[in-house]
Amino acid sequence: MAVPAHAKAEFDVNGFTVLRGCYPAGLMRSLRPPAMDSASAAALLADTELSKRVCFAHPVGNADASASPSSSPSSRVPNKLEQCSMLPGGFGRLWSDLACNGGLREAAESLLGGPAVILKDKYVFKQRGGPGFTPHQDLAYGWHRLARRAVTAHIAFDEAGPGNSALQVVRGCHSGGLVLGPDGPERELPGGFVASLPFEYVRLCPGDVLWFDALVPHRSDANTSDSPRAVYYVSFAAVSDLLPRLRPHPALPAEALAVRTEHAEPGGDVAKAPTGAGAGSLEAYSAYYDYYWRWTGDEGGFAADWAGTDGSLVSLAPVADADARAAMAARAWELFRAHGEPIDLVPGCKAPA
Ligand SMILES: O=C(O)CCC(=O)C(=O)O
Repeated sequence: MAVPAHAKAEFDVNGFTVLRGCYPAGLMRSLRPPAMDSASAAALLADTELSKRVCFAHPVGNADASASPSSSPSSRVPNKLEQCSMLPGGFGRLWSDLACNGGLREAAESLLGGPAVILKDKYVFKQRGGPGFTPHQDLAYGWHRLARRAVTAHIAFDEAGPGNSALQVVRGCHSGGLVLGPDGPERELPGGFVASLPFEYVRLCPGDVLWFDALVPHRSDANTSDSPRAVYYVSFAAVSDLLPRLRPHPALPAEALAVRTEHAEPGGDVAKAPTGAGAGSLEAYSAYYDYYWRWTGDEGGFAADWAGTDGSLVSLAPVADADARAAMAARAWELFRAHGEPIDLVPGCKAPA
């Protein structure tokens, strides 16, 4: 998927760009996973392996609640599925036909200015009552343990606008690093910082792709309309800014980086079947989900000991002090290269008042 020069320029300045009509509406209709009616939701949630590993749910009728381990499966509706490579049926086709078709990675590489590998994928589908997402920078939610730079393709299945909880982003706010509250990363953006941000809705049509930098603050409302809003997200990390142990070996032939085009069976290991066109090496993707599933825990709650300011984080300096931030980020990067593992340089890093 080629990224026109004007879109790349816009991405560099704003942190995001919209590529209109990347996928024909007919293709989007054929790739759309079946709607989650209560019977299919119940079937998914009844599968102990899948419900434990891939399903986020919220209590019916409570649009503001996030994952709640205490709700019984029968009272929960999935609205976000992670790691589609291991999902059956229509969800697996998102992985095989979109994430792995090579075009997305090509676009990610032009936006990142060099080789990229897949880091994460998820399907977010909000019917009436689907919850909002609080303001955050994606990089702060575990990605920073593996990568310093990443971009995400937000592929629209539906028309999206303010009425049905379209994504809201902040323009030109992606070059200041991570903004951390007193509790560190993997927490919400600090309220004082968020209050100053001019969020704007991104209006999309089916087949449009919104590309955004992993540092762009974004959020969404609960969907209070009768118009569903479904999105497939695929995120790529820049190889040059990846933990060294996760970088593909430069001598590997291109085919070795390719991943299979057919989805794995539930519980299967996609990394063992490297055939098909490429989303790039799966090392980073596997490492990310190894972490992610431990962090989110068996019950969908977040494990405190896998979050926050532990010693394995790559942290950036506070956004307020540009010189200090640049110096510390440079030093962090130097140590990061030397040690090949994340280093916590800025413990207790605080957001600007
Ligand atoms: O699609 C949405 O409503 C927001 C999803 C999001 O920001 C996330 O999953 O990190």
